[in-house]
Amino acid sequence: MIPRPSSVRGTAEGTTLSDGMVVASDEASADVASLLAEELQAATGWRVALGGPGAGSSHGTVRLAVRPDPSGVPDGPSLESYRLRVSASGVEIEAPSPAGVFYGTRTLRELLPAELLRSAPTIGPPGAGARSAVAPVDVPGVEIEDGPRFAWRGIHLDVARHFFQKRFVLRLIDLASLHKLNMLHLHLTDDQGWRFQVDRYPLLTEVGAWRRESPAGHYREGRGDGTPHGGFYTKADLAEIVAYAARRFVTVVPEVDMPGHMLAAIAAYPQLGNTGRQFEVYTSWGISDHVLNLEERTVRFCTDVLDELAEICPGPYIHIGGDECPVTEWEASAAARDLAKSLGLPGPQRLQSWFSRQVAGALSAKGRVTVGWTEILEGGAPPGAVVMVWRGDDAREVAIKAAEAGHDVIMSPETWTYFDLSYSDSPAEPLAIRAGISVADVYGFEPVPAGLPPGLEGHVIGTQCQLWTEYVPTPEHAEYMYFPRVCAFSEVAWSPRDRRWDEFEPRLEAHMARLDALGVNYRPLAGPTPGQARTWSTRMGGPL
Ligand code: TNX
Repeated sequence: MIPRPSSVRGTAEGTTLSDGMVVASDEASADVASLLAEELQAATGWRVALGGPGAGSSHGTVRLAVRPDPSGVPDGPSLESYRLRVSASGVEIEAPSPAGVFYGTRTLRELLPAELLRSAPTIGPPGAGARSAVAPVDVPGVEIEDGPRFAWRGIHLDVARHFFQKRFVLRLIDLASLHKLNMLHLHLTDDQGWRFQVDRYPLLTEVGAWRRESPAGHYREGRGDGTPHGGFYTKADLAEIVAYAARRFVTVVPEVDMPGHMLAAIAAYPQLGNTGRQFEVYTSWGISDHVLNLEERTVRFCTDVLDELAEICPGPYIHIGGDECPVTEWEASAAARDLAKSLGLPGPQRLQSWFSRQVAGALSAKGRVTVGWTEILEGGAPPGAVVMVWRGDDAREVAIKAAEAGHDVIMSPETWTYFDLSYSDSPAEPLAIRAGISVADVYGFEPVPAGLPPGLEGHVIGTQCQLWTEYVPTPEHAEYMYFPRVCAFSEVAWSPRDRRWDEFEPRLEAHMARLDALGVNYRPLAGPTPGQARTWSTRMGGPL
Protein backbone atom coordinates (compact mmCIF):
# COMPACT_ATOMS: atom_id res chain seq x y z
CA MET A 1 0.00 0.00 0.00
CA ILE A 2 1.12 3.57 -0.70
CA PRO A 3 1.36 5.63 1.42
CA ARG A 4 2.48 3.03 3.96
CA PRO A 5 0.13 2.85 6.97
CA SER A 6 1.47 3.25 10.53
CA SER A 7 0.66 -0.33 11.41
CA VAL A 8 -0.56 -3.38 9.48
CA ARG A 9 -1.16 -6.78 11.01
CA GLY A 10 -2.29 -9.78 8.99
CA THR A 11 -5.04 -11.88 10.57
CA ALA A 12 -6.31 -15.35 9.89
CA GLU A 13 -9.63 -14.80 8.24
CA GLY A 14 -10.64 -12.37 5.56
CA THR A 15 -13.88 -11.79 3.72
CA THR A 16 -15.26 -11.84 0.19
CA LEU A 17 -16.87 -8.97 -1.66
CA SER A 18 -19.24 -9.81 -4.47
CA ASP A 19 -22.31 -8.83 -6.45
CA GLY A 20 -25.04 -7.70 -4.05
CA MET A 21 -22.59 -6.51 -1.42
CA VAL A 22 -23.67 -3.83 1.05
CA VAL A 23 -21.87 -0.71 2.23
CA ALA A 24 -23.43 0.08 5.61
CA SER A 25 -22.76 3.39 7.30
CA ASP A 26 -23.85 5.79 9.97
CA GLU A 27 -25.21 9.21 9.08
CA ALA A 28 -21.80 10.90 9.28
CA SER A 29 -20.17 8.42 6.88
CA ALA A 30 -23.06 8.18 4.45
CA ASP A 31 -21.47 10.26 1.72
CA VAL A 32 -18.16 8.39 1.94
CA ALA A 33 -20.19 5.19 1.69
CA SER A 34 -21.94 6.30 -1.46
CA LEU A 35 -18.66 7.38 -3.05
CA LEU A 36 -17.12 3.99 -2.31
CA ALA A 37 -20.20 2.23 -3.63
CA GLU A 38 -20.10 4.27 -6.85
CA GLU A 39 -16.43 3.43 -7.35
CA LEU A 40 -16.83 -0.29 -6.71
CA GLN A 41 -19.93 -0.47 -8.82
CA ALA A 42 -18.18 1.20 -11.77
CA ALA A 43 -15.17 -1.11 -11.55
CA THR A 44 -17.07 -4.37 -11.09
CA GLY A 45 -20.53 -4.01 -12.50
CA TRP A 46 -21.82 -5.43 -9.21
CA ARG A 47 -24.91 -4.12 -7.57
CA VAL A 48 -23.62 -2.40 -4.44
CA ALA A 49 -26.33 -1.48 -1.96
CA LEU A 50 -26.16 1.25 0.64
CA GLY A 51 -27.65 0.84 4.09
CA GLY A 52 -27.79 2.17 7.63
CA PRO A 53 -25.54 0.93 10.46
CA GLY A 54 -27.48 -2.32 10.84
CA ALA A 55 -27.64 -3.22 7.15
CA GLY A 56 -26.00 -6.16 5.43
CA SER A 57 -25.34 -9.71 6.44
CA SER A 58 -22.02 -9.89 8.22
CA HIS A 59 -19.78 -11.63 5.65
CA GLY A 60 -18.88 -9.38 2.74
CA THR A 61 -20.41 -6.25 4.24
CA VAL A 62 -18.37 -3.05 4.44
CA ARG A 63 -19.24 -1.03 7.56
CA LEU A 64 -18.23 2.62 7.93
CA ALA A 65 -18.63 4.58 11.15
CA VAL A 66 -17.49 7.79 12.77
CA ARG A 67 -16.65 7.22 16.43
CA PRO A 68 -15.35 10.06 18.56
CA ASP A 69 -12.60 7.93 20.02
CA PRO A 70 -12.27 4.61 18.25
CA SER A 71 -10.10 2.33 20.26
CA GLY A 72 -6.89 1.45 18.53
CA VAL A 73 -6.54 4.64 16.52
CA PRO A 74 -2.96 5.84 16.92
CA ASP A 75 -2.25 8.58 19.44
CA GLY A 76 -2.25 12.11 18.29
CA PRO A 77 -4.77 14.75 17.59
CA SER A 78 -5.45 13.77 14.02
CA LEU A 79 -9.06 13.53 13.04
CA GLU A 80 -7.83 11.95 9.82
CA SER A 81 -6.76 8.70 11.50
CA TYR A 82 -8.71 5.51 10.97
CA ARG A 83 -8.81 1.86 11.87
CA LEU A 84 -9.59 -0.75 9.26
CA ARG A 85 -10.34 -4.35 10.09
CA VAL A 86 -11.02 -7.13 7.61
CA SER A 87 -12.32 -10.29 9.21
CA ALA A 88 -14.81 -13.06 8.56
CA SER A 89 -17.55 -10.63 9.51
CA GLY A 90 -16.64 -8.18 6.77
CA VAL A 91 -14.76 -4.91 6.49
CA GLU A 92 -15.00 -2.40 9.28
CA ILE A 93 -13.65 1.16 9.04
CA GLU A 94 -13.87 3.45 12.04
CA ALA A 95 -12.49 6.93 12.44
CA PRO A 96 -13.00 10.04 14.53
CA SER A 97 -14.16 11.99 11.47
CA PRO A 98 -15.59 11.38 7.99
CA ALA A 99 -12.14 12.31 6.59
CA GLY A 100 -10.61 9.41 8.51
CA VAL A 101 -13.33 7.08 7.23
CA PHE A 102 -12.55 8.29 3.70
CA TYR A 103 -8.86 7.47 4.15
CA GLY A 104 -9.85 4.03 5.39
CA THR A 105 -11.77 3.53 2.16
CA ARG A 106 -8.70 4.62 0.13
CA THR A 107 -6.69 1.95 1.92
CA LEU A 108 -9.45 -0.57 1.25
CA ARG A 109 -9.25 0.21 -2.46
CA GLU A 110 -5.55 -0.66 -2.31
CA LEU A 111 -6.29 -3.93 -0.50
CA LEU A 112 -8.46 -4.99 -3.42
CA PRO A 113 -7.02 -6.16 -6.75
CA ALA A 114 -5.64 -3.32 -8.87
CA GLU A 115 -8.26 -4.22 -11.50
CA LEU A 116 -10.87 -2.70 -9.22
CA LEU A 117 -9.37 0.72 -9.88
CA ARG A 118 -10.60 0.56 -13.46
CA SER A 119 -13.60 2.55 -14.63
CA ALA A 120 -15.48 -0.48 -15.97
CA PRO A 121 -15.27 -4.24 -15.49
CA THR A 122 -12.86 -6.11 -17.74
CA ILE A 123 -15.05 -8.92 -18.92
CA GLY A 124 -13.59 -10.65 -21.90
CA PRO A 125 -15.45 -12.91 -24.33
CA PRO A 126 -15.73 -16.51 -23.04
CA GLY A 127 -12.47 -18.33 -23.40
CA ALA A 128 -10.51 -15.24 -24.35
CA GLY A 129 -8.65 -15.40 -21.10
CA ALA A 130 -9.44 -11.94 -19.80
CA ARG A 131 -10.24 -12.01 -16.13
CA SER A 132 -13.69 -10.94 -15.14
CA ALA A 133 -13.70 -8.41 -12.34
CA VAL A 134 -17.28 -9.44 -11.72
CA ALA A 135 -16.11 -12.58 -9.96
CA PRO A 136 -16.17 -12.34 -6.14
CA VAL A 137 -13.05 -10.78 -4.68
CA ASP A 138 -11.28 -12.10 -1.59
CA VAL A 139 -10.00 -9.49 0.84
CA PRO A 140 -7.23 -10.73 3.14
CA GLY A 141 -7.73 -10.57 6.91
CA VAL A 142 -5.94 -7.52 8.26
CA GLU A 143 -5.93 -4.93 11.02
CA ILE A 144 -4.63 -1.51 10.07
CA GLU A 145 -4.15 1.47 12.33
CA ASP A 146 -3.15 4.57 10.51
CA GLY A 147 -3.05 8.34 10.53
CA PRO A 148 -1.12 11.12 8.85
CA ARG A 149 2.19 12.52 9.99
CA PHE A 150 1.37 16.01 8.64
CA ALA A 151 -1.87 17.96 8.48
CA TRP A 152 -0.95 19.73 5.20
CA ARG A 153 -0.23 17.22 2.47
CA GLY A 154 -0.24 19.40 -0.57
CA ILE A 155 -0.11 19.10 -4.31
CA HIS A 156 0.30 22.20 -6.46
CA LEU A 157 -0.59 22.79 -10.08
CA ASP A 158 0.41 25.86 -12.08
CA VAL A 159 -2.51 26.48 -14.41
CA ALA A 160 -1.16 29.90 -15.43
CA ARG A 161 1.85 28.95 -17.56
CA HIS A 162 -0.29 26.36 -19.26
CA PHE A 163 -4.01 26.17 -18.82
CA PHE A 164 -5.40 22.80 -17.81
CA GLN A 165 -9.02 22.03 -18.47
CA LYS A 166 -11.22 21.42 -15.45
CA ARG A 167 -11.40 17.73 -16.34
CA PHE A 168 -7.72 17.25 -15.59
CA VAL A 169 -8.02 19.08 -12.28
CA LEU A 170 -10.82 16.70 -11.25
CA ARG A 171 -8.69 13.72 -12.22
CA LEU A 172 -5.77 15.10 -10.26
CA ILE A 173 -8.04 15.35 -7.22
CA ASP A 174 -8.94 11.66 -7.63
CA LEU A 175 -5.30 10.63 -7.94
CA ALA A 176 -4.06 12.87 -5.13
CA SER A 177 -6.77 11.81 -2.70
CA LEU A 178 -6.14 8.13 -3.44
CA HIS A 179 -2.61 8.88 -2.18
CA LYS A 180 -4.12 10.62 0.88
CA LEU A 181 -3.07 14.13 -0.10
CA ASN A 182 -5.49 16.75 1.15
CA MET A 183 -4.55 20.21 -0.18
CA LEU A 184 -4.80 21.26 -3.82
CA HIS A 185 -2.92 24.49 -4.42
CA LEU A 186 -3.96 26.08 -7.71
CA HIS A 187 -1.55 28.72 -9.00
CA LEU A 188 -4.25 30.67 -10.83
CA THR A 189 -2.43 33.74 -12.13
CA ASP A 190 0.97 34.72 -13.40
CA ASP A 191 2.70 36.93 -15.95
CA GLN A 192 1.70 34.44 -18.67
CA GLY A 193 -2.01 34.16 -17.93
CA TRP A 194 -5.00 34.95 -15.71
CA ARG A 195 -7.16 31.89 -15.20
CA PHE A 196 -10.37 32.68 -13.36
CA GLN A 197 -13.41 34.79 -13.94
CA VAL A 198 -13.76 37.97 -11.88
CA ASP A 199 -17.09 39.74 -12.37
CA ARG A 200 -15.83 43.17 -11.35
CA TYR A 201 -12.89 43.06 -13.78
CA PRO A 202 -13.99 41.26 -16.95
CA LEU A 203 -10.85 42.18 -18.91
CA LEU A 204 -8.81 39.91 -16.63
CA THR A 205 -10.14 36.98 -18.61
CA GLU A 206 -11.08 38.74 -21.86
CA VAL A 207 -7.50 39.97 -22.25
CA GLY A 208 -5.41 38.39 -19.49
CA ALA A 209 -6.35 34.76 -20.15
CA TRP A 210 -4.78 34.67 -23.62
CA ARG A 211 -1.25 35.02 -24.86
CA ARG A 212 -0.05 35.41 -28.40
CA GLU A 213 2.47 32.60 -28.23
CA SER A 214 4.70 30.56 -25.92
CA PRO A 215 8.38 29.75 -26.02
CA ALA A 216 9.34 26.84 -28.26
CA GLY A 217 11.94 24.53 -26.80
CA HIS A 218 13.82 25.84 -23.79
CA TYR A 219 13.20 29.54 -23.30
CA ARG A 220 16.93 30.20 -23.41
CA GLU A 221 16.73 29.44 -27.12
CA GLY A 222 14.62 32.57 -27.54
CA ARG A 223 12.20 31.06 -30.03
CA GLY A 224 8.44 31.56 -30.05
CA ASP A 225 5.99 28.88 -31.19
CA GLY A 226 3.66 31.34 -32.92
CA THR A 227 0.64 29.60 -31.38
CA PRO A 228 -1.86 31.38 -29.13
CA HIS A 229 -2.59 29.77 -25.78
CA GLY A 230 -5.03 30.37 -22.99
CA GLY A 231 -8.20 29.57 -21.11
CA PHE A 232 -9.78 30.21 -17.75
CA TYR A 233 -12.17 28.77 -15.19
CA THR A 234 -15.60 30.30 -14.86
CA LYS A 235 -17.00 30.69 -11.38
CA ALA A 236 -19.10 27.58 -11.98
CA ASP A 237 -15.96 25.63 -13.00
CA LEU A 238 -14.15 26.64 -9.83
CA ALA A 239 -17.19 25.89 -7.70
CA GLU A 240 -17.38 22.44 -9.28
CA ILE A 241 -13.69 21.81 -8.62
CA VAL A 242 -14.11 22.90 -4.99
CA ALA A 243 -17.14 20.67 -4.45
CA TYR A 244 -15.54 17.68 -6.18
CA ALA A 245 -12.46 18.15 -4.01
CA ALA A 246 -14.49 18.54 -0.82
CA ARG A 247 -16.20 15.22 -1.38
CA ARG A 248 -12.72 13.67 -1.44
CA PHE A 249 -11.56 15.67 1.60
CA VAL A 250 -9.29 17.88 -0.48
CA THR A 251 -9.20 21.60 0.30
CA VAL A 252 -8.61 23.91 -2.63
CA VAL A 253 -6.01 26.59 -1.85
CA PRO A 254 -6.31 29.24 -4.57
CA GLU A 255 -3.35 31.49 -5.32
CA VAL A 256 -3.33 34.92 -6.87
CA ASP A 257 0.33 35.84 -7.16
CA MET A 258 0.98 39.48 -6.17
CA PRO A 259 2.53 42.09 -6.38
CA GLY A 260 4.93 40.52 -8.91
CA HIS A 261 4.07 37.86 -11.50
CA MET A 262 1.09 40.11 -12.40
CA LEU A 263 1.73 41.05 -16.01
CA ALA A 264 -1.42 39.32 -17.31
CA ALA A 265 -3.53 41.60 -15.07
CA ILE A 266 -1.48 44.67 -16.03
CA ALA A 267 -1.98 43.78 -19.71
CA ALA A 268 -5.73 43.81 -19.03
CA TYR A 269 -5.69 46.98 -16.91
CA PRO A 270 -2.56 49.10 -17.58
CA GLN A 271 -3.50 51.43 -14.72
CA LEU A 272 -2.41 48.65 -12.33
CA GLY A 273 1.19 49.02 -13.54
CA ASN A 274 3.89 51.56 -12.83
CA THR A 275 4.34 52.98 -16.32
CA GLY A 276 0.86 53.31 -17.81
CA ARG A 277 2.22 51.47 -20.84
CA GLN A 278 0.17 48.83 -22.63
CA PHE A 279 1.87 45.45 -22.38
CA GLU A 280 0.87 42.12 -23.79
CA VAL A 281 0.46 38.97 -21.69
CA TYR A 282 3.99 37.62 -21.24
CA THR A 283 5.11 35.28 -24.01
CA SER A 284 8.38 34.27 -22.37
CA TRP A 285 9.07 32.22 -19.26
CA GLY A 286 10.93 33.75 -16.35
CA ILE A 287 10.09 36.81 -14.29
CA SER A 288 8.69 40.01 -15.73
CA ASP A 289 9.96 43.32 -14.30
CA HIS A 290 6.51 44.81 -14.69
CA VAL A 291 4.78 44.60 -11.33
CA LEU A 292 1.77 46.19 -9.65
CA ASN A 293 1.93 49.78 -8.53
CA LEU A 294 0.94 50.27 -4.90
CA GLU A 295 -1.76 52.88 -5.22
CA GLU A 296 -4.75 52.56 -2.96
CA ARG A 297 -7.00 51.56 -5.86
CA THR A 298 -4.54 48.82 -6.83
CA VAL A 299 -4.61 47.41 -3.33
CA ARG A 300 -8.39 47.56 -3.57
CA PHE A 301 -8.27 45.72 -6.89
CA CYS A 302 -6.34 42.94 -5.15
CA THR A 303 -8.74 42.65 -2.26
CA ASP A 304 -11.75 42.81 -4.63
CA VAL A 305 -10.35 39.94 -6.65
CA LEU A 306 -9.65 37.92 -3.52
CA ASP A 307 -13.16 38.66 -2.25
CA GLU A 308 -14.71 37.09 -5.33
CA LEU A 309 -12.33 34.15 -5.12
CA ALA A 310 -12.96 33.60 -1.42
CA GLU A 311 -16.68 33.44 -2.10
CA ILE A 312 -16.14 30.37 -4.26
CA CYS A 313 -13.29 28.81 -2.28
CA PRO A 314 -14.55 28.39 1.27
CA GLY A 315 -11.36 26.80 2.61
CA PRO A 316 -9.45 28.55 5.38
CA TYR A 317 -6.38 29.38 3.26
CA ILE A 318 -5.87 31.95 0.51
CA HIS A 319 -2.44 32.15 -1.14
CA ILE A 320 -1.14 35.57 -2.20
CA GLY A 321 2.09 34.37 -3.80
CA GLY A 322 4.62 37.09 -3.12
CA ASP A 323 7.57 35.40 -4.81
CA GLU A 324 10.12 37.01 -7.06
CA CYS A 325 8.91 40.61 -7.15
CA PRO A 326 11.53 42.80 -8.82
CA VAL A 327 11.62 46.33 -7.35
CA THR A 328 13.17 48.09 -10.34
CA GLU A 329 9.92 49.83 -11.30
CA TRP A 330 9.23 50.93 -7.73
CA GLU A 331 12.73 52.35 -7.45
CA ALA A 332 12.13 54.31 -10.63
CA SER A 333 8.68 55.48 -9.57
CA ALA A 334 8.28 58.78 -7.71
CA ALA A 335 4.92 57.59 -6.37
CA ALA A 336 6.43 54.39 -4.92
CA ARG A 337 9.36 56.26 -3.42
CA ASP A 338 6.97 58.80 -1.86
CA LEU A 339 4.81 56.02 -0.49
CA ALA A 340 7.85 54.34 1.09
CA LYS A 341 8.89 57.64 2.63
CA SER A 342 5.44 58.45 3.98
CA LEU A 343 5.30 54.99 5.56
CA GLY A 344 8.70 55.55 7.16
CA LEU A 345 10.24 52.65 5.23
CA PRO A 346 13.95 52.64 4.42
CA GLY A 347 13.22 52.22 0.69
CA PRO A 348 10.89 50.83 -1.96
CA GLN A 349 12.19 47.28 -1.42
CA ARG A 350 10.28 47.24 1.86
CA LEU A 351 7.02 48.07 0.13
CA GLN A 352 6.22 44.44 -0.56
CA SER A 353 6.02 43.65 3.14
CA TRP A 354 3.71 46.65 3.62
CA PHE A 355 1.59 45.56 0.64
CA SER A 356 1.27 41.97 1.88
CA ARG A 357 0.10 43.24 5.24
CA GLN A 358 -2.65 45.30 3.59
CA VAL A 359 -3.94 42.33 1.65
CA ALA A 360 -3.52 39.83 4.49
CA GLY A 361 -5.35 42.23 6.81
CA ALA A 362 -8.33 42.24 4.46
CA LEU A 363 -8.25 38.45 4.28
CA SER A 364 -8.06 37.98 8.02
CA ALA A 365 -11.00 40.36 8.45
CA LYS A 366 -12.89 37.75 6.42
CA GLY A 367 -11.60 34.96 8.62
CA ARG A 368 -9.10 33.65 6.07
CA VAL A 369 -5.49 32.69 6.65
CA THR A 370 -2.93 34.14 4.24
CA VAL A 371 -0.31 31.89 2.71
CA GLY A 372 2.73 33.25 0.88
CA TRP A 373 6.01 32.05 -0.58
CA THR A 374 9.41 32.46 1.14
CA GLU A 375 9.68 36.12 0.15
CA ILE A 376 6.71 37.25 2.28
CA LEU A 377 9.00 36.85 5.26
CA GLU A 378 11.32 39.59 4.00
CA GLY A 379 10.71 42.68 6.09
CA GLY A 380 8.28 40.68 8.23
CA ALA A 381 5.37 38.51 7.11
CA PRO A 382 1.81 39.52 7.97
CA PRO A 383 0.75 38.31 11.42
CA GLY A 384 -0.66 34.80 11.29
CA ALA A 385 0.50 34.17 7.73
CA VAL A 386 1.68 30.73 6.71
CA VAL A 387 5.04 30.64 4.93
CA MET A 388 5.51 28.25 2.04
CA VAL A 389 9.24 27.65 1.87
CA TRP A 390 10.35 27.20 -1.73
CA ARG A 391 13.92 28.33 -2.27
CA GLY A 392 16.32 25.45 -1.87
CA ASP A 393 19.48 27.21 -0.76
CA ASP A 394 18.01 28.89 2.31
CA ALA A 395 15.05 26.55 3.00
CA ARG A 396 16.30 25.58 6.46
CA GLU A 397 17.10 29.10 7.60
CA VAL A 398 13.82 30.48 6.26
CA ALA A 399 11.80 27.72 7.92
CA ILE A 400 13.51 28.23 11.26
CA LYS A 401 13.24 32.00 11.07
CA ALA A 402 9.54 31.77 10.19
CA ALA A 403 8.79 29.29 12.98
CA GLU A 404 10.71 31.41 15.47
CA ALA A 405 8.60 34.39 14.43
CA GLY A 406 5.50 32.29 15.21
CA HIS A 407 4.49 31.43 11.66
CA ASP A 408 3.38 28.03 10.50
CA VAL A 409 5.43 26.74 7.59
CA ILE A 410 4.90 24.35 4.72
CA MET A 411 8.05 22.78 3.37
CA SER A 412 8.06 22.84 -0.41
CA PRO A 413 11.71 23.33 -1.32
CA GLU A 414 12.60 23.21 -5.01
CA THR A 415 15.43 20.79 -4.25
CA TRP A 416 13.07 17.91 -3.49
CA THR A 417 9.51 18.92 -4.31
CA TYR A 418 9.66 20.70 -7.68
CA PHE A 419 8.29 18.15 -10.08
CA ASP A 420 8.92 20.43 -13.07
CA LEU A 421 12.54 19.35 -12.83
CA SER A 422 13.36 16.31 -14.94
CA TYR A 423 13.65 12.86 -13.35
CA SER A 424 17.25 12.46 -14.48
CA ASP A 425 19.80 14.05 -16.75
CA SER A 426 19.43 11.32 -19.35
CA PRO A 427 19.00 12.72 -22.87
CA ALA A 428 15.92 10.52 -23.20
CA GLU A 429 14.02 12.68 -20.70
CA PRO A 430 11.49 15.05 -22.21
CA LEU A 431 12.39 18.73 -22.20
CA ALA A 432 12.27 20.16 -18.68
CA ILE A 433 13.25 23.37 -16.95
CA ARG A 434 16.38 21.69 -15.56
CA ALA A 435 17.67 18.42 -14.07
CA GLY A 436 16.78 16.53 -11.91
CA ILE A 437 14.82 15.08 -9.03
CA SER A 438 14.58 11.30 -9.00
CA VAL A 439 11.85 9.33 -7.26
CA ALA A 440 14.43 8.26 -4.66
CA ASP A 441 15.38 11.92 -4.08
CA VAL A 442 11.73 12.71 -3.33
CA TYR A 443 11.48 9.69 -1.05
CA GLY A 444 14.54 10.84 0.90
CA PHE A 445 13.11 14.28 1.62
CA GLU A 446 12.66 15.10 5.31
CA PRO A 447 10.33 18.05 5.79
CA VAL A 448 11.27 18.95 9.36
CA PRO A 449 14.48 20.95 9.00
CA ALA A 450 17.51 19.84 10.98
CA GLY A 451 18.32 22.28 13.73
CA LEU A 452 14.76 23.44 14.27
CA PRO A 453 14.75 24.48 17.93
CA PRO A 454 12.84 22.03 20.13
CA GLY A 455 9.25 23.01 20.66
CA LEU A 456 8.88 24.54 17.21
CA GLU A 457 8.19 21.28 15.32
CA GLY A 458 4.49 22.00 15.56
CA HIS A 459 4.99 24.98 13.26
CA VAL A 460 5.92 22.66 10.39
CA ILE A 461 2.33 21.90 9.48
CA GLY A 462 3.21 19.99 6.37
CA THR A 463 4.75 19.67 2.99
CA GLN A 464 3.79 20.10 -0.64
CA CYS A 465 4.93 19.07 -4.10
CA GLN A 466 4.81 21.56 -6.96
CA LEU A 467 4.21 21.29 -10.67
CA TRP A 468 5.18 24.49 -12.45
CA THR A 469 4.12 24.14 -16.05
CA GLU A 470 6.36 26.24 -18.26
CA TYR A 471 7.51 22.96 -19.84
CA VAL A 472 4.35 20.97 -19.16
CA PRO A 473 1.79 21.79 -21.85
CA THR A 474 -0.57 18.80 -21.62
CA PRO A 475 -2.36 16.68 -19.00
CA GLU A 476 -0.44 13.61 -20.20
CA HIS A 477 2.84 15.34 -19.61
CA ALA A 478 1.68 16.60 -16.22
CA GLU A 479 0.91 13.00 -15.21
CA TYR A 480 4.36 11.98 -16.35
CA MET A 481 6.01 14.65 -14.22
CA TYR A 482 3.82 13.89 -11.17
CA PHE A 483 3.88 10.10 -11.23
CA PRO A 484 5.44 8.21 -9.62
CA ARG A 485 7.07 11.10 -7.73
CA VAL A 486 3.69 11.86 -6.12
CA CYS A 487 3.61 8.27 -4.79
CA ALA A 488 6.96 8.77 -3.06
CA PHE A 489 5.90 12.20 -1.86
CA SER A 490 2.70 10.80 -0.33
CA GLU A 491 4.79 8.73 2.09
CA VAL A 492 6.87 11.77 3.01
CA ALA A 493 3.68 13.61 3.86
CA TRP A 494 1.59 10.83 5.39
CA SER A 495 3.72 7.94 6.67
CA PRO A 496 5.91 7.58 9.75
CA ARG A 497 9.30 9.22 9.55
CA ASP A 498 11.36 6.02 9.18
CA ARG A 499 11.49 5.38 5.46
CA ARG A 500 13.81 3.12 3.52
CA TRP A 501 14.06 3.21 -0.27
CA ASP A 502 14.82 -0.51 -0.51
CA GLU A 503 11.63 -1.25 1.40
CA PHE A 504 9.64 1.24 -0.69
CA GLU A 505 10.85 0.34 -4.17
CA PRO A 506 9.15 -3.08 -4.45
CA ARG A 507 5.93 -1.60 -3.10
CA LEU A 508 6.18 1.12 -5.70
CA GLU A 509 6.72 -1.44 -8.46
CA ALA A 510 3.57 -3.24 -7.32
CA HIS A 511 1.73 0.08 -7.12
CA MET A 512 2.37 0.62 -10.86
CA ALA A 513 -0.36 -1.95 -11.53
CA ARG A 514 -2.77 0.43 -9.80
CA LEU A 515 -1.50 3.37 -11.86
CA ASP A 516 -1.95 1.20 -14.97
CA ALA A 517 -5.53 0.41 -14.01
CA LEU A 518 -6.14 4.13 -13.47
CA GLY A 519 -4.59 4.89 -16.86
CA VAL A 520 -1.91 7.20 -15.45
CA ASN A 521 0.87 8.20 -17.83
CA TYR A 522 3.54 7.60 -15.19
CA ARG A 523 7.25 7.37 -15.86
CA PRO A 524 8.56 3.84 -15.35
CA LEU A 525 11.42 3.69 -12.85
CA ALA A 526 13.77 2.51 -15.59
CA GLY A 527 13.14 5.61 -17.68
CA PRO A 528 10.62 7.02 -20.15
CA THR A 529 8.93 4.70 -22.61
CA PRO A 530 9.70 5.40 -26.27
CA GLY A 531 6.38 7.21 -26.47
CA GLN A 532 7.15 9.38 -23.48
CA ALA A 533 10.63 10.47 -24.44
CA ARG A 534 10.71 13.95 -25.90
CA THR A 535 6.95 14.24 -25.80
CA TRP A 536 6.74 17.76 -27.11
CA SER A 537 8.63 20.45 -28.89
CA THR A 538 12.25 20.12 -29.80
CA ARG A 539 14.88 19.56 -27.22
CA MET A 540 17.30 22.37 -26.66
CA GLY A 541 20.90 21.67 -27.56
CA GLY A 542 23.44 21.08 -24.84
CA PRO A 543 23.10 19.79 -21.32
CA LEU A 544 20.14 20.62 -19.08
C1 TNX B 1 10.15 29.69 -9.30
S1 TNX B 1 8.59 28.91 -6.86
C2 TNX B 1 8.89 30.23 -9.26
C3 TNX B 1 7.93 29.90 -10.35
C4 TNX B 1 8.57 29.11 -11.45
C5 TNX B 1 9.46 28.05 -10.86
C6 TNX B 1 10.08 27.15 -11.88
C7 TNX B 1 8.09 30.24 -7.02
C8 TNX B 1 7.39 30.66 -5.87
N1 TNX B 1 8.36 30.91 -8.17
O1 TNX B 1 7.34 31.08 -10.83
O2 TNX B 1 7.58 28.56 -12.24
O3 TNX B 1 10.48 28.66 -10.12
O4 TNX B 1 10.70 26.06 -11.27
